[in-house]
Amino acid sequence: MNSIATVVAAVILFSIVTVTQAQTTPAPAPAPTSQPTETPEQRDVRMKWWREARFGMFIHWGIYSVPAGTYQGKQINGIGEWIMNRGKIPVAEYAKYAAQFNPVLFDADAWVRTAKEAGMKYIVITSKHHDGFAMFDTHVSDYGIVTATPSRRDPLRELAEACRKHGIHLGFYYSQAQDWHHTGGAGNTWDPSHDGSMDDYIDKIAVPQVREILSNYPIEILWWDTPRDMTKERAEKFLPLLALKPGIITNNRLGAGFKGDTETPEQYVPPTGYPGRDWETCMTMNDTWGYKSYDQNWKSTETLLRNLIDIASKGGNYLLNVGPTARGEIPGPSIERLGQIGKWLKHNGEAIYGTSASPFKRYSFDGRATVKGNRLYLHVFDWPENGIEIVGLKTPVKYANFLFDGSAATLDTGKSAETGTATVIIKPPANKDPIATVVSLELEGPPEVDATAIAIRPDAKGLFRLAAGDADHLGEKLQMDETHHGLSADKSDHGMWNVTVPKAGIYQVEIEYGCEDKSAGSSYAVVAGDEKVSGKVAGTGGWKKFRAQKVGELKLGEGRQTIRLEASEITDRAAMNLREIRIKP
Ligand code: FHN
Repeated sequence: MNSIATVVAAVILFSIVTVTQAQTTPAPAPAPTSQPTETPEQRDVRMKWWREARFGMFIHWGIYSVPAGTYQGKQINGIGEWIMNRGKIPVAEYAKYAAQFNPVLFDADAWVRTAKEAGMKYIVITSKHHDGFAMFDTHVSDYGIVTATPSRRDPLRELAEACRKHGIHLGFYYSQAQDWHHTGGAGNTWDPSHDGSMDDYIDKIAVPQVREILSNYPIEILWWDTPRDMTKERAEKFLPLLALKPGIITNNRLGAGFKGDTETPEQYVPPTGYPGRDWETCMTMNDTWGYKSYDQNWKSTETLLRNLIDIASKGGNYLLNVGPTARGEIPGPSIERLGQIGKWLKHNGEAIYGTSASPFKRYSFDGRATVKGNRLYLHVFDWPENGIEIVGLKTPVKYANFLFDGSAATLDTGKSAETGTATVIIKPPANKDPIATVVSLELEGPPEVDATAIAIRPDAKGLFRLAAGDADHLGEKLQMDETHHGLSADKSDHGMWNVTVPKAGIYQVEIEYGCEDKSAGSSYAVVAGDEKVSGKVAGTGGWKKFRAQKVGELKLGEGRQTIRLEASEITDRAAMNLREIRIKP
């Protein structure tokens, strides 16, 4: 699925009038922090390289690449690095794959060059995944690449050296809680020989190994994952170790409310990014992180590159995964796509690296925007014959040129048919890039935009998607919930979206939401002027289990309209947890 089109779980909780915000959205537990005394300025300095980087390579490499998705002659469902879990492979039997792991073709320098030529500025590699196998030289367990495989090499040391040589930043992924090999690690429910104390596992394996990687390797990122059963007490055991690497960047997956430095949406691009937080979308190129020999469901270069652009336009980083084989090769389709992305970035990287988020909430053209000082970069995906019209830009344009060849762009002025305000028209270049052509606009100052100037338009099939995260208004008592992009509203509040309807007529309305079964039964209405269509909220099995419901027909006039979602007769603390309303002719 093209993740640009993916709308993630955005949450609106229409709460009952007597319930306060604090009651509907429980206050997060105070977050332990690795940098308790850091000032915002010091944090900016620490995060600088990472924020400018925008594009990194995730590498999932381990002994799961030996079975490569097949166990006892059967293709095992799910992601490749989970084969031990999904195939319920006993610990002792899975461990035998180590003897077959001999990556004779592994060439750290070539991997780093592949990343560099793709325009990636950093690499994050699995030092230990949930299977418990250390891909670095560990003295804490004999279950690691140097002791348990015929190769006896330390690929992470080789990678660190190649990264240093090529100026690429390096980070390690470490599965601190889930460990299906070492007794007591979380997650192994199928092999009783693995039973043990999780506290012992934390003390004897995870903490000492994290100390090893922080002491022995020049890493700048520590990427925690799946904090299953991670209590505050357990999580806090890792915190003092971070002092071993001043400047280290950590993500938000240590557990127990530890926020770390970065949000980590996985396999999707959050509709509004995470304003005020650093964030990084991690994503596979096919459907697996660790190598699976038969997964050929590769995303196109167009999807991957437009994801990068979309993410940059929302102020985030893209950590794009490769899953090398047991012999040490990055799969050909990955290399091919990375090469194509790199070629684009060579000409257009200026519009990605070191940029900040777009000033536009929506676009009057098919594309995205990024900003650097007085420069506004427009990444145009598709060009209408007469050019693109920029609606809502208030800062005058001094000059515009195309990044791929530096040639000047032809500008014109127009008037927005909807709002009557002045617009800038940019004529298409002779050579359009089929994925994205970047126009660099030199402005008279930092871009200022009238965010309300552009209403939501239907897609090519005439469908309007009114996502919770894209609402123009969601009540007065609303507040972003970081985890779910959630919003809570007082009963008197409502959702509101401005839309531009190309043709008056009857439209079908569908709503997608989650609702706990016991909280079902509230009423809601989708309203456009005097027209209204109503429904009753059904239970979906949970606030975060989303289901679509047909609501009925709504008459819409042509031109700019306002669509409202109102809730009433609310049966519990909330009417629904809205994902989106869909309206189609
Ligand atoms: O379970 C893992 C999965 O195998 C993979 O490593 C991803 C990457 O973000 N993290 C976990 C799922 O969230």
